[in-house]
Amino acid sequence: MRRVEETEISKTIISAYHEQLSDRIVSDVLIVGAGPSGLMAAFHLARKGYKVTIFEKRLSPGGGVWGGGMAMAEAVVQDEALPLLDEVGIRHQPRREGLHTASAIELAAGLCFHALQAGAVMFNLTIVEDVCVHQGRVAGLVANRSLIAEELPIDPITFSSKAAIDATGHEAIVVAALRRRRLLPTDTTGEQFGEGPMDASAGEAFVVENVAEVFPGLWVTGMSVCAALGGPRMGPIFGGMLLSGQRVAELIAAKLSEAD
Ligand code: 48F
Repeated sequence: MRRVEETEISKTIISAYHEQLSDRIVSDVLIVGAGPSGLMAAFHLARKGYKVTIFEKRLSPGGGVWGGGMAMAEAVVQDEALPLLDEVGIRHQPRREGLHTASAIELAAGLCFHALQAGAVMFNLTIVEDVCVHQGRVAGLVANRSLIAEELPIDPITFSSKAAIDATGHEAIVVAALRRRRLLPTDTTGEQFGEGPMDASAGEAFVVENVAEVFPGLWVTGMSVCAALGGPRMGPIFGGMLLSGQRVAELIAAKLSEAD
């Protein structure tokens, strides 16, 4: 192999990263959270040709998938979600009464791979901490480097889009940012709505049926739906998350194509 200068390697990293960062200051759709729902939404929207940018606060995307249930890396999915697994080539095996398993590791890696191959761009170690609201609608997101945001008083930067998706799971952080500003309602006691106790079956249905634009320009998918609207917590089962991601992608695509 020919000799390479360390400085050239550094310059290559810096220019490739910043080219992409600069290109993604404006996107069609911004997705916060690279769990199963956010990644499935990214895959479907990017495949339709939308410019999709994902922010993930951790080093590793995949959210709650990697650990299956209690760190047993098997992802349980229902019959209804099998076509979504087939679409991205993730193998699965029938187990019992309409339940199937896929390797949680294959699922997490496969969802990431296909979302990016479809054209989505992901910035990991990037934490979304706030929203931009212009003329009554979410016009963008405010983000920082994860470790900086936690440790140092350094300002974030902003990204804009036509639609944003809160796919941050239990935290529903974008919804929470709007609630802090009283831009979204809390319940009658002034408390924020939050997830109810676990009811796997009801929770799975809830996250698919209640995918919605909760504030102009802001959509919720996955566990964020329960956190935003007060649905039940679900168990370690992933079909609902995948279907919820597909559904938000369909609804956003319909809305954006109406607007064009
Ligand atoms: O939690 P997560 O996997 O959300 P999901 O797509 O799926 C939920 C299931 O994994 C599981 C379950 C099974 O049924 O209930 O919990 O709804 O993924 C959320 C992702 O968002 C990231 C977080 O690190 C995780 O990867 N995230 C959270 N807050 C932020 C964030 C933030 N402020 N900025 C960027 N990423």
